[in-house]
Amino acid sequence: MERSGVEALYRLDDALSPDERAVRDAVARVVDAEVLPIIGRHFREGTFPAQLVPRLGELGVLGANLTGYGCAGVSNVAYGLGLQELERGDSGLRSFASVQGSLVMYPIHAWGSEDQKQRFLPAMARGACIGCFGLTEPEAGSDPGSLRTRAVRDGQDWVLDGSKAWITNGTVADVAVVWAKTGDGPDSVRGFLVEKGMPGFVAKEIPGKLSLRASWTAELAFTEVRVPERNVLPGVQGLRGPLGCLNNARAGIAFAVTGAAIACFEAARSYAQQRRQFDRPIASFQLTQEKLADMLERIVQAQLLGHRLLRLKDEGKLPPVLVSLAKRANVRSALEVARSARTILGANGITDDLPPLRHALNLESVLTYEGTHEVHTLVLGKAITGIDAFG
Ligand code: TGC
Ligand code: FAD
Repeated sequence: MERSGVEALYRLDDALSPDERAVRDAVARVVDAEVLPIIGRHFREGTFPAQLVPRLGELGVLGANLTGYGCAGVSNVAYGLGLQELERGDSGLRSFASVQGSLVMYPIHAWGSEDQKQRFLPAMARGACIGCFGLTEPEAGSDPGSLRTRAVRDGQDWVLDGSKAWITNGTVADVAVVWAKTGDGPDSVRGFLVEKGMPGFVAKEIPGKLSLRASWTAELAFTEVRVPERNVLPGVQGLRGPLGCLNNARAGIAFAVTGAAIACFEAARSYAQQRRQFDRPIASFQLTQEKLADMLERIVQAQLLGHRLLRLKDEGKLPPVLVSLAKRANVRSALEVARSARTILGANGITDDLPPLRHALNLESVLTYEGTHEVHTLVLGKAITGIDAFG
């Protein structure tokens, strides 16, 4: 069964438009030719394959589900398929695209001024301008309402003080969407477009990651950074700003993680067919076959869920609780597939020559970011019981 065979099982291709299939296939070709041969080395060396950024722009995957301003304007399903292919390469690559498109371009597109849209969106769609999203802080992770970064009005400017932690693309970003309080409570949160080189803005790479090694992850510090009014997002205030961006990004991630699971399944299946022990291919052992059957089952379930999720998004009928359900379910499934695939590879599975452990390590971050597994459990718990466990 070839990879296309996995996807053909439930005839999901029949549910895609020719344009959607074309997006997936175009990204898949680039991942096969330009990502898979080099990604193990980047992971080992802890570097992001920066040469791929303009390539992603050429492919049209950056902010692909947005319309106008140089964006491709494809369906959410097509966007998800592109992200899935990137994640088949590495979650770091998909993270780059999620942050750029769903967390930076999306808020500018949804709530930015015309001037902000013109200045940032076309360049970001081309990959000529890189963005990052600063919500998390050293003392505010799952509870962003407790963030401490402050913005105080001073004439025509705002003066920003505070810090952010774990910010994807932070060290290379030309523009950071920084969420800061302009008053006492979470209702006063606003989005500030902090540009590279603004005095008082420093980004530093976080060392020692064992996960998402092929990704930039930074802490950001703001010391009396003067941000002009023209760089404040005019159209949104309160936590619904950053949480709305997350809703958008989480939907893409819920769909995309299946790409990592497919890569792991394929590696395990092919290895099991070739590797011989006790004079037989290990694929002939029933325990191995059970693992492969469980993996395939999880992949198919995740694909069906992801597909329905993004179709509902295309129809404008997607409440956040369904995004939480899918992000929680599909990340957990992908992680289980990656861990199980790793066992089939035996000792060879602990190297970076084969992808499952790299994906499993990456997926530990995906389990935590964009709302931890536990946060999404409690979002669901609230919807089910009517009781808010966050207090
Ligand atoms: P709560 O009182 O429930 O809501 C405050 C306001 O926000 C609105 N809202 C949402 N809007 C859109 N989508 C959602 N999912 C939303 N959830 C809430 C809500 O309607 C309300 O609006 P309004 O206008 O009525 O005021 O907020 P809460 O403080 O009780 O928090 C709830 C909770 C815990 C679920 C939320 O804070 C949360 O999701 N926490 C997790 C934080 C998180 O996910 N951080 C991620 C940082 S970014 C990142 O990880 C990027 S990773 C890089 C990559 O993607 O590759
Ligand atoms: P905490 O919130 O301190 O949680 C620690 C543990 O406590 C978790 O298991 C959590 O589920 C649990 N917990 C917390 N509250 C509750 C509760 N009420 N009930 C039950 N359990 C609870 N953030 C950004 O803003 N921008 C980015 O670009 C970005 N990129 C990231 C990239 C990577 C590689 C990683 C690892 C993180 C990134 N993040 C980013 C941060 C990410 O969103 C946070 O790590 C995440 O929201 C969790 O916050 P925390 O790490 O502070 O954990």
